[in-house]
Amino acid sequence: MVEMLARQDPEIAAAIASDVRRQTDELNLIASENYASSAVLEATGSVLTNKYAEGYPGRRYYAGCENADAVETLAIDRVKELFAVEAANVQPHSGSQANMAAYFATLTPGDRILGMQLDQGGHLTHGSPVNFSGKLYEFASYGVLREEETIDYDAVATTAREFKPALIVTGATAYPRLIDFARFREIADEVGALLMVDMAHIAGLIAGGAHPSPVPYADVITSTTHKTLRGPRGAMILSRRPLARKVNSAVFPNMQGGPMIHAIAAKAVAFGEAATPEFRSYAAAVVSNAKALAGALTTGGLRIVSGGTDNHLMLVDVSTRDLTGQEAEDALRAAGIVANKNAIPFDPLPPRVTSGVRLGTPALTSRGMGAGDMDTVAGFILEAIDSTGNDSALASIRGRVQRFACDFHVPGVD
Ligand code: DSN
Repeated sequence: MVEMLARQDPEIAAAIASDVRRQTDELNLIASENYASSAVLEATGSVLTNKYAEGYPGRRYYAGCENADAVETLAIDRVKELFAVEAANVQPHSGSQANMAAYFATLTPGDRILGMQLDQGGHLTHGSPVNFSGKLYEFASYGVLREEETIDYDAVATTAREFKPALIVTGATAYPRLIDFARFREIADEVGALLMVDMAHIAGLIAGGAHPSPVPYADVITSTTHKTLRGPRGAMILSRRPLARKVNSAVFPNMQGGPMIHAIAAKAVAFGEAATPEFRSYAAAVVSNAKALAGALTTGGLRIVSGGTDNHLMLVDVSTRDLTGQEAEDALRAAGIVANKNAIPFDPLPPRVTSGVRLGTPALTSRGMGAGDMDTVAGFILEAIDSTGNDSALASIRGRVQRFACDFHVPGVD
């Protein structure tokens, strides 16, 4: 297959080969990325990409959908069992589309939503004015406590009482602590709101028993499938049975056309993998690695937002080293460590600069690294941050990073 691509389109083949080397040589600490297994990649690259299958299993608008039906039914059944939910839609192409469909299923444009502030850990689709969510719905937001840097649940309750949202959204892209879903349910019940949980970042931890599940509390749950869950790029919506018809029609025909059956096949494979004892160990290791990395960075003198982590990620405040998030991201990259700048709570700097870096352990853990290796990774990070602006020092770290990284196999790469 790869040989065929190299012959027919050497430019694209070269870019793919170059990314295989990049993914192998560098340490990936982007908290939302991971490595899919060979089986997931094989399903993603299968002939199922050729098939149109608008509709749902047994109710398609095209002939020849018997295999698409089998694949989508398996994906739905597996994800329902994995998360112990009543209903699932596995067709959303992305997390943003899953969130859009969840809003369409539960609200009318103009309705009120209470979501987490983007610069305190939320997501664009949780009400940013530059996103469809902030344009179609009226949003109020909640954030974290200034001292503790953990969700201010009392403020969530007060704002909910005043604002009277139809829906409360929780879930985050840059929040390192456990989320108290029971408390959110209590607040939603008090004000008569529905509760939506966007569990994209932590879905794999929940599947593997390393984070409490939102399922007993949420009316609707959205998630991507490619982060801690280690599936293909894509998304899904889980719900209680009474909401299932609305969710299905919000996805198709309201928002999407033909589902990507090849991606749904790969989602089914990933759901199968996530149900194994090996995946439970993986999820536990992601969290223990994050704790080990945060501990080693703290020992090295860096300030970790909220003092540590309970999940797969941490936010490092690099302002204490007189650096911006952008400068730290650039120094890390020059040293062969991939991470992203990220706002920290109450960040005085704009989103393209920031005072922080977000670090996550899902990808390194997929390569088989353990808590002991996190000391080595922390050493590289500390050295790179302290070498900002010193190109030769960063190049020397890069060489050592590459030699270290190459000892760990990248899943999906021969
Ligand atoms: N882009 C994702 C992240 O990095 O967290 C969120 O959608």
